[in-house]
Amino acid sequence: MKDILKAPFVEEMKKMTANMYRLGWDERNGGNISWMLNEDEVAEYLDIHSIIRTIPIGFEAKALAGKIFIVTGTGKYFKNVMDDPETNLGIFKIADDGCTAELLWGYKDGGKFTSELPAHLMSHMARLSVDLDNRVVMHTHPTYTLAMNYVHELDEKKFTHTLWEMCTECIVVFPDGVGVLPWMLCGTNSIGEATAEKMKEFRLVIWGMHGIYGAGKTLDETFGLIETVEKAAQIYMLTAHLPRINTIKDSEMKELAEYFGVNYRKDFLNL
Ligand code: 2HA
Ligand code: ZN
Repeated sequence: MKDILKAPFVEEMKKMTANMYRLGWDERNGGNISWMLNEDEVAEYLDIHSIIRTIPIGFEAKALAGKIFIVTGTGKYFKNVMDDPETNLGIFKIADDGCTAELLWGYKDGGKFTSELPAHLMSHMARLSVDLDNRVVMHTHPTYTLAMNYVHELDEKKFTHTLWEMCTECIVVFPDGVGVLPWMLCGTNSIGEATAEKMKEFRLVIWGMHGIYGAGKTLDETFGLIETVEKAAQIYMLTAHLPRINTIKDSEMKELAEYFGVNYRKDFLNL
C-alpha cells in the first residue's frame, strides 16, 4: 500500500486549500471542497473495504452509492489542512443505502464532513446528470464577489452581464453564466436542493451575501471558474463608484463567444 499522505489527491487538496486561504477567501472555517475520486486510484493507498466508522449523511444520495469522495471537515480551517490533512480532511464511500458515509481515512479527531455536504452531494448529482465528467464541487467566500452582492442586483442575467463586461475572458470562461440564489440559511437540505437545481444550468452559483459554489472536472478548473468571477467582481468594485467611460459592448461579447466557439447564454446579452 502506498503512503496516503503522498497521494496526488491529498497533495492537491493541501495546495488548493492553502492557496484559497492565502487569497483571503476562506477565513476561519469558511469554505469547503468535495472531490469524487477514482476508486482504483484510492485503492492504491487505502483498503477501500476497511471502514473506520459510519456517519449518517442526513438525506438520500442514492445516485452516488459506491462513490468515493475526499471532503474538507466541518469546523475545520483551510489554513490548517497543509500541516494536518488527516484531521482536516476525510475520505469516505457512500454506502449502498445512499444515506451513510463509510469513513476510510481522515477526520482523525472524531470529526466529520462539512456541514454543507447536502449542497455538495446534491450539486454533484445535478452536475453529473448534465456532465458525466464532473468531479469537483467547491464553496468559498471570495471577497470582491461577496462585496458585489451588497451593491449589485441579485439577478442572474444582470449579475452575469456585469461580470462579463468586466474582463474580456469572462464570457469565454463561463459562457453558461452565473446562477444566483437569494440569502438562505446555510448548512440545510433546502439550500442544497436550491443549489442543485441551479447546478443543472450553471457551473457557478452565488449564494446571496454568503459566497459562491463552483463545479468542474478538476480542482484547477473549478478554482479557475471562481477565480475569474472574483477578478471580474474586483474590477467592478474598483470602478462601480466612478463614471463609466468605456465598456465591452454586447456585440463584442457575442464576437468573442463566437470566435472561441463557446455555447453562451444568448438571453443574457441585450442584442
Ligand atoms: O463551512 O462556509 O457555508 C463553512 C461555510 C459554511
Ligand atoms: Zn460558506
